[in-house]
This record gives sequence, C-alpha cells and structure tokens, in this order.
Amino acid sequence: MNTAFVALGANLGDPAANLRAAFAALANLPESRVVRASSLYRTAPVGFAEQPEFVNAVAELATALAPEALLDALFDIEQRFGRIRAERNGPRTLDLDLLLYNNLAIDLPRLTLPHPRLHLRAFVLQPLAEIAPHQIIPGRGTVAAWLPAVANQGIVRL
Ligand code: PH2
Ligand code: MG
Ligand code: MG
Repeated sequence: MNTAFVALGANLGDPAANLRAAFAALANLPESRVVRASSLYRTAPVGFAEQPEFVNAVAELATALAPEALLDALFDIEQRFGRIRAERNGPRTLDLDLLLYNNLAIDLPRLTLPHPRLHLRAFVLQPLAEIAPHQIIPGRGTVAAWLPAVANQGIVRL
C-alpha cells in the first residue's frame, strides 16, 4: 500500500455537508481506505477574494492506486459532486487535490507532487498538521516546520 494525502475544499452549496460526503466517497475508492481524516476548517478564500468562505480538510489514504489512477478517481468524485470548472480559483462544490504520494517528487503535465503550493496555504497545512505533523514534504522539510509561515491566514476549526 502507498500513503497519499488529499486536500478537500468547498465553498458552494452546503460546504461542510459536501466535505462529509466527500470523505465517504474517498472511503469507497477501489483498493483504498481512509486512514485519518482531519477536522473541518472554515477558511478565508485565498487568491480570488470575492467569493464565499471555504470549508477545508485533509484525508490520509492508504491506496494501491498509482498516482495518476488516483488523480482520475479524484476527478470522478468531483464530477459526481457537480463540479463545474468555470473560473480558475473560483467557487466550487468540491475540490480534491492530491498533495503528497509517498515521498514522490514528480512533475507531469497533469500532476505535480508534492503539490507546489501546499506549504504556503494554511487551509492545507493546518488540517495536514492535525493528522500528520511530522510528515515530510519532499524537498521542504516537515509539515509542522511550515506552520509559522502561514500563521497570518484566516482559519478556524469547526
Ligand atoms: N482553493 C483554491 C483557491 N483558494 N481558498 C481557500 N480558503 N480554500 C481553498 O480550498 C481554496 C482557496 C483553489 O483550489
Ligand atoms: Mg485546489
Ligand atoms: Mg483542484
């Protein structure tokens, strides 16, 4: 089995309900199980600020799916939740981002690992630190070591 971390985010519909349902969908992925699930967090939008607040969380998976097969499966779940890709960084019913896969560092057209902005975003780092503070971000050190860098970003545990 491989270890993968997935970021969950939503800011349309009922975001907290979407995330709870998304955890259930992750638990139903083939050849995979959810090892740990973070709390849900209410977070200020990063990037395009004129949109509703997000709810974010992180899941740790044990999976036999290869990275790109897992990515396809995450896109499938997003589609089932009615995700429409309108504007980049705009509102969404569900966003699932693959953050880490074992200690892999790769740069493919569809997939960069580790996720290139994960260490700069409280909405990812804080839930990740809740379930895996000592996890290494390949090339960057531990998750916990990056927390002070995002301490000024608005995030509240629900
Ligand atoms: N996702 C983005 C852009 N901005 N801001 C918050 N708070 N949470 C997100 O999940 C998020 C964001 C692009 O995927
Ligand atoms: Mg995203
Ligand atoms: Mg995404």
